[in-house]
Amino acid sequence: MNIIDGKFKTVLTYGTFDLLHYGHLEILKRASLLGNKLIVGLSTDKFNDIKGKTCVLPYQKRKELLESLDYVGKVIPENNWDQKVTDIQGNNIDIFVMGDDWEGIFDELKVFCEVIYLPRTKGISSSKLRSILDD
Ligand code: C2G
Repeated sequence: MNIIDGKFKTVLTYGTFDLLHYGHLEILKRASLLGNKLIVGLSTDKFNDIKGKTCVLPYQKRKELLESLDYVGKVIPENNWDQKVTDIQGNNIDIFVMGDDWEGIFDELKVFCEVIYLPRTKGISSSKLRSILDD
C-alpha cells in the first residue's frame, strides 16, 4: 500500500529503452518510487519505425532487459501514439510519468491521472551509445 494515503498506486511510463542505460534506470527507478507498481509501455519495433527511431535491440530483447529490473512490474507493447488513454483506463493507472524532454506533451492525460515529468539524465542516450558501437 502507498504509505502516504494507503491506496495502491500504479504508475505508467513509455519508451523505446534501446541499449538500456543508467538514464533509463534513473527514470524507471524514480517512477517506480512514486507508486507501488510500475508498468512500462515498450515501443514495438514497428512503432519505432513510425517514431523514426533506429534500434539496436529488438523488442523481445528490450522487454527481457526491462523485466529483469525489480522495480518494473509489467511490460506492455506500445504500438501507436494513441493507446495511452486506453492503457491508463485498462490498467487503473494513477500516475503517468515521462522524462521532461516530453514536458507538456502529455498534459491532456491529466483528465485521467496525475502526469509527472521527471528530469532527464544528462550525458547519456541510446543514440550516443549507438554511435560508439558504430565506431
Ligand atoms: N530518458 C531519461 N534520460 C536519458 C534518456 C532517456 O530520463 N538520458 C527517459 C526519456 O525522457 C523517456 C524514457 O527515458 O521518458 C525513455 O526514453 P526513450 O527510450 O528515448 O523513449 P522515447 O523515444 O522518449 O519514447 O509514447 C512515448 C514514447 O514511446 C517515448
